[in-house]
Amino acid sequence: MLRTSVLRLLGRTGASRLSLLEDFGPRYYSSGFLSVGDDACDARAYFTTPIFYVNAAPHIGHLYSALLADALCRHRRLRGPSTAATRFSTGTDEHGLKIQQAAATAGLAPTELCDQVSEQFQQLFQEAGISCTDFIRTTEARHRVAVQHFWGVLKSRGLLYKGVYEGWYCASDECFLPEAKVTQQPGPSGDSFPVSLESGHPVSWTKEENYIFRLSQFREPLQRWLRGNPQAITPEPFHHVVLQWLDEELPDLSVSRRSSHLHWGIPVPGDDSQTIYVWLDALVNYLTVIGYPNAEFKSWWPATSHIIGKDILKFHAIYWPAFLLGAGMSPPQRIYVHSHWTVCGQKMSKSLGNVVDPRTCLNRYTVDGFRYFLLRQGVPNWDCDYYDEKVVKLLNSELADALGGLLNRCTAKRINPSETYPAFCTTCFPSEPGLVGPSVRAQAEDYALVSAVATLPKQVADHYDNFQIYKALEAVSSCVRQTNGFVQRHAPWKLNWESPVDAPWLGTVLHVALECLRVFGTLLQPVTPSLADKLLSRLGVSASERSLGELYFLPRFYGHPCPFEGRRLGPETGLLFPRLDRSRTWLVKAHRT
Ligand code: ME8
Repeated sequence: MLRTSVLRLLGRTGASRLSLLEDFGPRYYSSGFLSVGDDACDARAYFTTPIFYVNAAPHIGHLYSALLADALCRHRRLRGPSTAATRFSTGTDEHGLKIQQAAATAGLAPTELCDQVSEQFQQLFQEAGISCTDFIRTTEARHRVAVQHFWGVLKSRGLLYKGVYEGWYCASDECFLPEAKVTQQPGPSGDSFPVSLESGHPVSWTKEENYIFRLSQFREPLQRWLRGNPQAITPEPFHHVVLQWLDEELPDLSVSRRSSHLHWGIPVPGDDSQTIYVWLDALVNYLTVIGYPNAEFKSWWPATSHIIGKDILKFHAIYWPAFLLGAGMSPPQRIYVHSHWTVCGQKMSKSLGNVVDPRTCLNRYTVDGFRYFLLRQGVPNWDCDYYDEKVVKLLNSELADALGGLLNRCTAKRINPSETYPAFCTTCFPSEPGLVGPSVRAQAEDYALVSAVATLPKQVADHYDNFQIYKALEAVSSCVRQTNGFVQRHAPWKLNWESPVDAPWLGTVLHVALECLRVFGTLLQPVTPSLADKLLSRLGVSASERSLGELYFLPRFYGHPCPFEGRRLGPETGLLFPRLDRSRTWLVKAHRT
């Protein structure tokens, strides 16, 4: 009924009608509410970040990966009825030549370096509100058990053999490289040295007898897996790249190193002269966390979503699924890939001295502010450039002015003296658009706002499913702007509570704006948990009313009772988000040409 009347009201062209119908999806109007709490979310979900090398302190790129995983996991918890159904792991990757060499350079025992840097990652993630359920270190005893068991399974299935490996090895990237991926780089004194074409890191020639994994056998099974699961790797361009890699020859892979060369790692079971390749060691962390080799791991595998940077795609999308298939297990359900943060257009690196310290940023911009910035500006498909002015501008405009200003406008004592959620008047804002009458005050734009906010939770959920959290935040931000426009249009500060003509409409304007804010607060929880808590507490929304399943937007508009109507607002706790001072000395300034 409403769908036809909306069309009648707007009397638009065919094209506009179509998009309007899409906006007003039938599911929404059949129930009057849009709920994105769904049954599929009863199923278990296991999110992981990469485990990070401990050769250097964490930077904003590491934090970004953890935030993406955190937001995905928090969103899933909001959706599903049970928080027990999610698991979220992160951790540190502590073995291998890279760490062995970094410890030697620092004059530390490898365990000392690992303890120090792993602690820095744990502290950072705690400060940043990363809600992980597990933090794994590959030097833990439980991990050695899992890796050696996994090795034994591959061995028993005939997938490991001894052979001579001869070729280039890059210790920084911990990977083997074919001749075509190596180039000569001129050194400072005119000589040249070999480096990886992809990373620019130095490589060295190795010739050793190692254990080799029959990777070449898995080319077709991997192609079948990817072709049958077009969403396995998201965003799509990365899925495509992996299929292209698989068009080429897939050579067998050396999965151990001589212990005399690499002692800092897990020994090959039954052959102490060899140490297990650090990538095989590291990838198995995803199983260790869920209890492998005990049968309990089966309740979490393969309901797994790996969040990774594009630099480690090959390891996660080719080696790891091949190892898993070899061990008789399924590949992970989803691999979400993101691009990199650069700083003023340059790759972040210790040698360039442009590494951005995430803890300084969290202090400077607040935890919620910096979380919002990274997730709002980070676009998985492309590299994103960091500079401080960008953070200040975004946070001031979207969190301090738009969202904070909106909350202030609807809750300030001078406009809302009773400090309550006012009543919604169905005569002023009938659910049937286009009605005319002396008390009807709502205009076409107001119906457009209701439609936009009503469909927002579903839109946001779709963006999360597509790993486009930045788009989810863009959609919320656009609705915040629309709501500010609504308040501006009806200027409640010009209406009078004492007037029997104004009062019902004044209450309705505030009621609608508060309902919009309740939706925004609920949807922002995965990204800015404390700010969302502050907002929802100010609106008087209790902890049990904050899940997506409970999010019934503007129920009075659809003829249902509203539990918030007449409820006292929560206590005033100051500005939602304080404006940042532009005159501060910034960490990193944009290059101006
Ligand atoms: O590769 N921008 O560890 P790692 C965004 N231990 N994200 C970035 C980034 C940047 N500039 N730099 C790094 C390893 N990252 C292995 C992983 S997993 C079984 C083993 C993030 O310390 C991104 O997620 O080099 C990238 O994939 C990861 O850190 C690499 O971290």
